[in-house]
Amino acid sequence: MRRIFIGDLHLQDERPDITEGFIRFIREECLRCDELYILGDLFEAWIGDDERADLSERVAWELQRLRRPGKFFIRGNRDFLIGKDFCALAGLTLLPDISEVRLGRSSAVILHGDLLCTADKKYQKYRRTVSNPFLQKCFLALPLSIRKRIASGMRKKSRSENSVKPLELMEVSDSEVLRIMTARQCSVMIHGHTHRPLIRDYNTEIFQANSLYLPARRYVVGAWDKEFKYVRADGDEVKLITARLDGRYAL
Ligand SMILES: [Mn+2]
Repeated sequence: MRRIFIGDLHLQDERPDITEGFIRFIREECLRCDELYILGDLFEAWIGDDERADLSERVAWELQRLRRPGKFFIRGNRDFLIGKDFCALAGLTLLPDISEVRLGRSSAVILHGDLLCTADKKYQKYRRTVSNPFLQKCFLALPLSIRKRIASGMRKKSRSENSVKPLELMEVSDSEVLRIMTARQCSVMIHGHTHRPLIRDYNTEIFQANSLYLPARRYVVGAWDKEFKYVRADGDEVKLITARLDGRYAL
């Protein structure tokens, strides 16, 4: 069983090269896998499934016609408003923010990754507010033009805040990582969000549901640019792979 994990594509009209690269990736790399997991921030921005944009319709169509692999989606902090309608259109199964997947002998907990940046109290508070289902419903009930204005105002604010934010605030908290892995009985964690791909080994063994103690290991997928990194798992053999938008894969 081959599974592919990607995230942080940040698809947008300004980067048609990434959209084309993603479509090539779907048509080539994903044809050879059984399950595709998109770990959030597939789109740079999302203000509701009812916004019929050429970009999202094309992506949905390309994903939809990909018959073979099962396709799963976890929302990111950019596209947390993606809902049932878009997922149905794209043939994606929408997963909870923190989910689990069996990889052979080991179990992996998968998430976008913003939940792990616990040092950034202000962001976590903002996240709790915007994930409130009632507030989301109110926002989605606004006319599209007003939603667009609000979203672009928020993006500007976040850009100026992130440029002055100390780096440690955007770091993943290792204690939160191990807390979640222990609670979920998963020795593997796969996420994105930080745009800093890596493999991190911990000096801790995690007790798994299958009664095996396995060393904790965390994989971070990279953001998409001319080059990007994604995770490929064949059974419990997990690798961080470097790929290029033009399809010429590096080793
Ligand atoms: Mn993100």
